[in-house]
Amino acid sequence: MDPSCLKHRLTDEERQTFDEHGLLQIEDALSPQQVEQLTAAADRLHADHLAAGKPADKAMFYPNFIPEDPAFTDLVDYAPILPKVWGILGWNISLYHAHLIVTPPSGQARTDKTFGWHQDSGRVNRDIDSHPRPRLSIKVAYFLSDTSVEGRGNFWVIPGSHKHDDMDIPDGQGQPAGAVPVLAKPGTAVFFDRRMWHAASPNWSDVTRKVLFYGYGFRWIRTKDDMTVQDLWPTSGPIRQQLLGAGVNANGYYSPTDEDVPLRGWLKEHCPEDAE
Ligand SMILES: O=C(O)CCC(=O)C(=O)O
Repeated sequence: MDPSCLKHRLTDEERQTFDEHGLLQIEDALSPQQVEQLTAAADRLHADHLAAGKPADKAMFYPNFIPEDPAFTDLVDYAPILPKVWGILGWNISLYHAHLIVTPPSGQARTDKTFGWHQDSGRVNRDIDSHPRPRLSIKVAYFLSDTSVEGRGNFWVIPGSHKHDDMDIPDGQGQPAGAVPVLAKPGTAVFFDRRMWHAASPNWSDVTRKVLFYGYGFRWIRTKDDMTVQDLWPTSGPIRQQLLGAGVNANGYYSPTDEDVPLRGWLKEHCPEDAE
């Protein structure tokens, strides 16, 4: 990894924004050329999905997309973003979940039906008995299509809700207090805390929405989809291997040695304050 990535370390202001709101938006994280290349790869997967007979007006949720194209794989340790991920979570991290969502125009009239509000991680929110719930993981969402206006299947959030274990969610009509759409241009990366209450929304526009979600968590968290990213280890450098779940043995996910966490070794050399 090139040490020039250190210019993208999390700033104090970004840390404060993320801690307060559970959300951090980085515009132009991807170049127009990257957006074009990633969109072509996403479109290919979506075309295969439709060719397999899946409905054209329903969202495609596609987990384990990272091995499907080198452009997806390259974002795993993407220089403008990874330093902010370790700035939030530290160095004992890997990808625990990733999914591509393509949301075509629904063809439906706009309604105020309540969206599917949730915190990430399913049973974790019941099984761990603490308040507020622990952060544990974050996602980075790369927006490929233009959702800078509302109504385009936007990602909706309740900023600052990540310390709230419960949320007053309307029973069918309307959205919870404080809910807002994330307005994101193509190339924007949105970091969000898994605890922040969030929801997908219907696409009432005629613009297909395309977003890549990369979930990073502590290495001792189990993967949340049937990832086959281990197939990429032989062609990946040591830090990418760590992020793709490699480790020396089971104990090393809990008590890592230097061999388990090449990211830490790299930080010790290039940015000791982040290697703590
Ligand atoms: O598709 C969206 O906007 C929401 C995605 C989501 O809920 C998630 O990644 O947990």
